[in-house]
Amino acid sequence: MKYLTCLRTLLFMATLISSAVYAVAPTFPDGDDGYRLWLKYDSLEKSQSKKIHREIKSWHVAGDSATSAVIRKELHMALEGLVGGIAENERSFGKRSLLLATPEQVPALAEHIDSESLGDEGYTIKNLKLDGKALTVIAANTDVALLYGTFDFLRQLQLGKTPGELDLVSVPRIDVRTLNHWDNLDRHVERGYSGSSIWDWHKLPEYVYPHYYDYARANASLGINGTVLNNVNANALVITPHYLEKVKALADVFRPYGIKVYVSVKFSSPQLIGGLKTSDPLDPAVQQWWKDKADEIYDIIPDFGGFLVKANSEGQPGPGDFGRTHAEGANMLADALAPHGGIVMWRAFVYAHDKNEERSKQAYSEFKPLDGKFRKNILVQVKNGPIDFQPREPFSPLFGATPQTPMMMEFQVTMEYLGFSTHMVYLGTMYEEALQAETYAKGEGSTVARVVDGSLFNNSISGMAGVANIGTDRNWTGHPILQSNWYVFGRMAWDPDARADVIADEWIRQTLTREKKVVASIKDMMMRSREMTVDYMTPLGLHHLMATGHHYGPGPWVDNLGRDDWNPTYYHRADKNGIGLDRSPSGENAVEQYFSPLKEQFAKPETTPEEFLLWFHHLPWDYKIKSTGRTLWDELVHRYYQGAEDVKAMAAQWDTLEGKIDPLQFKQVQMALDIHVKEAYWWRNACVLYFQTFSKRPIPDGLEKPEGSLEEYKAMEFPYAPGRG
Ligand code: GCW
Repeated sequence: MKYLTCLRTLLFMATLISSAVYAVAPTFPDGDDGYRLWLKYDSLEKSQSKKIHREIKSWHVAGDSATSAVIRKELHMALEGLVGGIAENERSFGKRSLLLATPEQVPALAEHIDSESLGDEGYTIKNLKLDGKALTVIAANTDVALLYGTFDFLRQLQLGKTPGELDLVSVPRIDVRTLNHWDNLDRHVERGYSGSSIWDWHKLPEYVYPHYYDYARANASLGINGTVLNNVNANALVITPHYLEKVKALADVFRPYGIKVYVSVKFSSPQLIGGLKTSDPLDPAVQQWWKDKADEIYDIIPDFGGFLVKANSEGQPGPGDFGRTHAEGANMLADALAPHGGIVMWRAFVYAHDKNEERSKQAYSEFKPLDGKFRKNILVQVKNGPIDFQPREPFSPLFGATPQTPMMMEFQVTMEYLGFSTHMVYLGTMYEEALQAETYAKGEGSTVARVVDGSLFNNSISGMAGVANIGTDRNWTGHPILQSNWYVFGRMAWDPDARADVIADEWIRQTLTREKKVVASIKDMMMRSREMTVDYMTPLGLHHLMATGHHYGPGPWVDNLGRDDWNPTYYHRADKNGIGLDRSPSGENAVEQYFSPLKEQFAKPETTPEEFLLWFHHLPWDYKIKSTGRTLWDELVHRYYQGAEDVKAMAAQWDTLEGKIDPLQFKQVQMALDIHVKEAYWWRNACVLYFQTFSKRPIPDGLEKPEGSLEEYKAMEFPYAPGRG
C-alpha cells in the first residue's frame, strides 16, 4: 500500500513536471530551413497556373546529354511544384508545347535564332511556329546554355510571367564567372561564417554528397560557370595524385551543370611536393615540372579550368622570391596550361614588406608596368577596392589602367569586414557601386563594368570572382537573407550592368514571398542595409578599423602589429588636429593613380564625394561638412549614431513581418537581427569613444552618451571568433 501511494505520488509529480515542461517549452517554429535557396518552386497562384496550363500542354527536351538529363529533372521538379506538373513528351514536340533545343537538334529552329550572337552560353526564349505548331521555345547553341535558359524560364514564371509572354535573349557579358572558396583541406573555411567547408575531402572521391549536386544547380541557375575549390592561401597537396582524384570526383558532378573546377596552387609547389631545389619560374626544370603537372591534371580532368594564384602576398611564396616579376611567374603557369585550354587567374592583392609605399598604391605600382607582358590566357584578379574588401572603398585604380591585361573583378561575398553572417547586409548595392563607377579610362562611359567585361579595351577574355559565403550550415550561408549575396553576385557576373534593386526583388519573390507589400518591405531593408553598415562601422571614408586577426568587431585603437599597414591607426591617422589619411598630392598622392577628372576631384576635399572624404584627406575636427553644415566631429558622431539607429529600426521593421513569411526564416532573421543591433551599437560606442580621445569634443547635443567605457571595449577578446586566417 505504502509502495502504491509512493508510486502514485511519483506519477503525479511526473505528470506535473511534464505538463510544466509542455507549457513552457519554447515552440521553436517549424518551417523552411532554407536549403532550397531560391529554387523553391512553391505553387503559383491559381490564375497564373491555369494560364500556364492553357499555354503549355507538354514539354520536350531535344538533347540527350547529361546536361539534357539535368534539364529534364529540373523541369519535372519545378513544374510539379509550381503548377502541379506538366507532362513531358519524350519523343517530340506537339502543339502548344515548350521545346528546348539547339538548331543542331532541331534544324528548323535555325532560321528563328541568331546563333552567332548567342555564342556558347547565350539563349533565347520566345514564342514561334514550327511545322505549323505554336510553341514556346528555349533555344541555344549548347545544352549548357539551354540549362541557363531553363532556369531563366522558371525564374520568369516565379516572377509572375506566363510562357506566352516571354520574348528574351540573354548572353553573359563575362566569360569566367567563378566562386572562390577559401576552404582548407581540413574543412576550415578562412573567413567562412556558415559552418565548415562543404567539400568533404576526406571521404572524396568515393563518397559524393547530394549537396554537391544542389550546389551545382544553384550556381547553374545563376550562370556561374567555375568554382575554385580551395583557399588562395593554398596547400600544395591539392595537386598531388591523391587529391586530384578528389578534385576529379567534384568535376564529374559539376560538368553537366556547365561548371569547371579550378584550384588555387602554391607557387612553391615544385619544392614542396616536387622535390626540386627551386621554384624559380625561369628555371627550365621548374617550367618542365609545371608542364608535367598540367599534363597529369588534364589526363585526369580533361576540362579542368586552371589555376588561381596568390603570390608574394601576405607571406605566400611567389616569383618575387627569385627576383622575378608577377608576369614571369604567371606566364610560366600559363604556358603549362595553354596547350590544354586552361587559364591562370593571378591575384593583384599584393603589398610587399620591403615597399615603403602607402598600401593602397602598391598593387597599381606593381602591375601597371607589367601591362602587355602577360600571356593571353591570364586574367589578373583584382579586389574591387585598393585595400581589402572594406565596407566602402573607392574602386581600385587598376581598373582601366591596363588596356592589354584583362582585369578580373574579385568581390567578397562572405562578409569578413561586414559583420560575418549575423549582420543583415545585402551586397548588391556595393557591387553595383563598384561596377558602375566611372574610371574615365577612355573618357565618359568607361565604367568599371566595361573594363571587367572586356568591352572597353576589347580584351579577349573577361572574368568575375566572388569569395563564397557558403558552408555546411543547413541554409548554406548561415543567414537566410545572406543567400541573396550569392545570388546577386552570380547575376551580376552574368550581367555587370544589372541593378541591385531589380535583383533583390527577384530574389525575394523566389525565396521568401510573392506578397507585394512584404516584398517591398524586405527589399527596402536590403537596399538600405549596406549604407547603415558603413555608417556604424566606417563612415565618411574611414576604413580598416576592425579588430586584429579574426576581424570581428571594432579595433580602431590597434597600433602594435608587425607591419605598419596592418594597424587601423595607419588608416585613420586620428590626432588632436583631425582625422583621415591624406592621399592627396600633398600627402601620399594615391589620387594620381586615377584618371582625370577623378584625380583632380579626389585631390581636394571640397570636390571629393563625402563618402570618400577621409579616405583621401586628413581633415581638421572642425572642418565643415557641405551636405549638413556640421563640423567633421559632429558629422562623424551623427553618422555612427544614425547607422546604429537604422539597424534598430530595421529590426523593428522585420518584426512587423511575423506571420507574413515562413516562421522559421522569420525567426532566424529575427535572432540574427538581435545580434546585429547589439553589434552596431558596440561599433558605434567603441569608435566614438576612441575618436573622442583625439577630438576632445563633446557628443553633439541631442545624442545620448555612448554606453560603456573605452577601456572595456579595448579589453574585449574573442579568441574563438570564426573564420580566422
Ligand atoms: O582580406 C584578407 C583576409 C585574408 C585573405 C586575404 C586575401 C585569403 O583577411 O584572410 O586571405 O585578404 O584576400 O588573400
